[in-house]
Amino acid sequence: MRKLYIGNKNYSSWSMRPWVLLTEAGIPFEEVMVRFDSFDADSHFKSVIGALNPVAKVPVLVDGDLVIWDTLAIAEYVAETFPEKQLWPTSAADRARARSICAEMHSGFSGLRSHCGMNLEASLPEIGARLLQEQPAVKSDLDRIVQMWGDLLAQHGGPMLFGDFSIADAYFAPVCTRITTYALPVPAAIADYIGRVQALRSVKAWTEAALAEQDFVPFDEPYRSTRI
Ligand SMILES: N[C@@H](CCC(=O)N[C@@H](CS)C(=O)NCC(=O)O)C(=O)O
Repeated sequence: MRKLYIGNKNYSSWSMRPWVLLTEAGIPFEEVMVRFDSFDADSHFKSVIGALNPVAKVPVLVDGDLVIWDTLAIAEYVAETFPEKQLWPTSAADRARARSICAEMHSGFSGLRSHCGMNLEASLPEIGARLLQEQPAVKSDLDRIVQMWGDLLAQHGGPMLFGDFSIADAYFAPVCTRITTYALPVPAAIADYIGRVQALRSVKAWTEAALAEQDFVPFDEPYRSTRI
């Protein structure tokens, strides 16, 4: 059975993407959660994940003796292994567009990523309002998300970015949860899309498990000193 190594579900946005993808597509896998004790070289996390892949980061997919790290590589491998699941959009043009926005997410959105870390159990509306005022990169990332999703939803008519669920929606699921956690203001059509993503059975299952963790990882908590 293929194994997906992930970090804490409350915090690990990169882990969430392939987990949501596999779960939503109904592809069986065994989950191995390795707690974020620390990212120091001598941490338990680094000893377990570093033994699997040279960058010592999650997610990691292990399929037999094949080890795949990095979310985009995992998504491509799963799409190639299960072509019948149509995990990328069916037209070549839409596949190229979907890959473009996933790559954009992969290498961009540093404002949202650095200031609005994923934290599913937290509710941080005041922080979100402050960040929007004080951090131009958060505002410009949010504007780009609204434009991107607005265009795709208008073009394809929803419910997901390219009509049916695809890798692109798995890729942006942690952005949906960040917009909710930080109460970032978005137009109604975007809020509706976020609601549909958060209602996906895979996203609900991930979120429920994240809330059940009841863990507190200080280095992933710039805005809270305790869980409650
Ligand atoms: N580009 C990588 C990013 C992976 C990543 O940054 N994962 C984080 C957890 S969400 C991690 O393992 N961090 C450990 C570290 O920074 O040492 C991917 O797509 O898989």
